[in-house]
Amino acid sequence: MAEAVYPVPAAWAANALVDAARYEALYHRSVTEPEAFWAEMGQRIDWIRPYTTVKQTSFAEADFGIRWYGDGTLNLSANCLDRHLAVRGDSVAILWEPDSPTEPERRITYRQLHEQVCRFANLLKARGVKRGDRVTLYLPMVPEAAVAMLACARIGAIHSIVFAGFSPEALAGRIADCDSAIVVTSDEGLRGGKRVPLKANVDEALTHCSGVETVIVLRRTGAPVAMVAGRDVDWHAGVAAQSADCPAEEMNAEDPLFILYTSGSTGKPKGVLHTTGGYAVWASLTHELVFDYRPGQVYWCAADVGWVTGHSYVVYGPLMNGGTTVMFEGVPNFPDPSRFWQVVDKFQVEIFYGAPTALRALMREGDEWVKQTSRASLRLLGSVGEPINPEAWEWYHKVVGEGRCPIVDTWWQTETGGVMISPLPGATALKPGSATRPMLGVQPMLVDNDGTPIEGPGEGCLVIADSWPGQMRTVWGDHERFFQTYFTTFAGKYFTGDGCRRDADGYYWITGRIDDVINVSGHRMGTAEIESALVAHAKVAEAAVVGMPHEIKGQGIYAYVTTNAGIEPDEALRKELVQWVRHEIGPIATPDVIQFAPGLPKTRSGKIMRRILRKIAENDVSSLGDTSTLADPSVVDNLLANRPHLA
Ligand code: 6R9
Repeated sequence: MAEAVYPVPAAWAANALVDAARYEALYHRSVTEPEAFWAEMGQRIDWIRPYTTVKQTSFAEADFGIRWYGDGTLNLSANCLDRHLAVRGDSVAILWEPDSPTEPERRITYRQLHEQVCRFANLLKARGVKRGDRVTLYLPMVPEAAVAMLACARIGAIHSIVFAGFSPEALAGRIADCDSAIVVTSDEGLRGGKRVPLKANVDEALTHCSGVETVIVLRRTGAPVAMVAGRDVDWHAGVAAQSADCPAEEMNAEDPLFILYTSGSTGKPKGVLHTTGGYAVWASLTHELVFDYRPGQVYWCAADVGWVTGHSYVVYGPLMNGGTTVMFEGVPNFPDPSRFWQVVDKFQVEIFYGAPTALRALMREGDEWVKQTSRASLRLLGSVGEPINPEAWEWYHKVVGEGRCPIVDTWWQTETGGVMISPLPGATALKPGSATRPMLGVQPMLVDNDGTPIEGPGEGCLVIADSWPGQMRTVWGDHERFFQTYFTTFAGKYFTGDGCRRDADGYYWITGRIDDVINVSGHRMGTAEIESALVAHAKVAEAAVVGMPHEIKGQGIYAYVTTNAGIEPDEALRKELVQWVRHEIGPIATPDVIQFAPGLPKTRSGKIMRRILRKIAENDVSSLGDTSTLADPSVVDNLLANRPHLA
């Protein structure tokens, strides 16, 4: 069957910021004259001291370094707030939808947001936070999460957001890794009608790490929480005493803006560090072009601020562009599976950006939940976080968008700061399942396992040949790990960790991770992290974790566990281990399958052969490949004979 192609609708081609011809011309210029191109693009930001240098980057070991707009100075909170006050101070910056539809929404104008940010920034200063200090945010999806981010940016503090679904252990590890002396949280979070004990989690986390002197507690539900005298501060009481005037610090373009921990193929999560100037240019430019965004349009990115998508496309991108950004506290299926589309109608959302996992879950509930809403306001749909399967794409296009809305399938990573491969709605014909073409300035390349470039159509490892302004600058506290992780697999190129196919039209099709990272509901999980949580259990000798296909989550977690001698594995232990992992990392790491195994397939040098474990988890056992190099081939027979029944 011929591949489906959806041409750019005529009205989009005529009215969009960028049409096909303009994309080709801009793209050409961006890669042939990067210095001049990015010097011009940098003008979209308000600089305090203009830059005179633009691109100072090298991926080569000898002179490795990444600097953009290196001698410019700016403040990102001023770019999100102050610059808009004169023209649109009274327009709505944040439209907040609470977890429960019966609770009132909040509409916060740029002027109000500016005032709240200044007061909170002054509270941070009063608690001793200085330029360069790390501030950990562990908050639900409430406007105060954006307030806290922007307040950090205002005074030059580095925020590190920890997703509120992570466990106290995971939170403690992240607080300790970046030596954060302050944590901002709330009494509880609310998701799908359930309460999440955030303050209690912080209290528990702080028994595992030292150095935190202040905990600021936002009242969200009003539930009683323990307050430690001298350490814990009530948000509202704290800000009431503060002035609404807080000058924005003059930051260098390369001063850190935020740390965000993400999973890699080895070891503990890495603190991805983004800096100020290049990130500002990248997040605002990509937000404007990918969503064809104009101020006044109501735009909704349904991601949590605990993930990079929430950083760049709920908060920084839209606010730099003077937008109205919807923040949603809840979940797609509460109180029922029409919630997303009800909120679209309520706020007259024009642009909706969500994750395939949510779409697949909603698709399964049937079209009626969608059709009972109008959605007439929708003009554009977006997808992010994992490959979108063509069935889900078609459903999103036909049922949600009624065939009228282009879909921008945006491929990018925590490390890239913003969108790297994506259609532009006025420029790019769409193919369901393809992220299509590179963003301005992005030079994707496919290489084979030896690093030989693949020209024309083909499939290989996706690398990026040269730097772009929103690129991460280092791993917090471990610059060597940054270089080793991303620039040594294929010397001189940024290694994405993704596999990819390029078709005859030059369209990119991401095929998924090729390292030991799995993508569960759009959330990145390192298999090594789950393994180390499992082996930390007293009854576990060894564990190996791989991904398995999962209808809703994209990938599920399949764990092979060898128990200690004398421990008889049973159903009770299986349940205990599932709870243990949830406790060690958080509910997103819940194993879908645990298979007890007396031994794991290993090479004679002791390396676990994950290829075999993956095949078994994928139920693709007819092609296990060469098992002759195994130290003990009978291990595989045992694994095959004892596969748990998959529901
Ligand atoms: C933004 C974000 C990054 C990984 C990435 C890839 C997968 C993200 C995708 C996609 C196919 C897309 N991914 N978007 N795969 N098509 N449109 O998700 O960042 O959490 O760091 O995950 O997610 O595998 O390498 P992050």
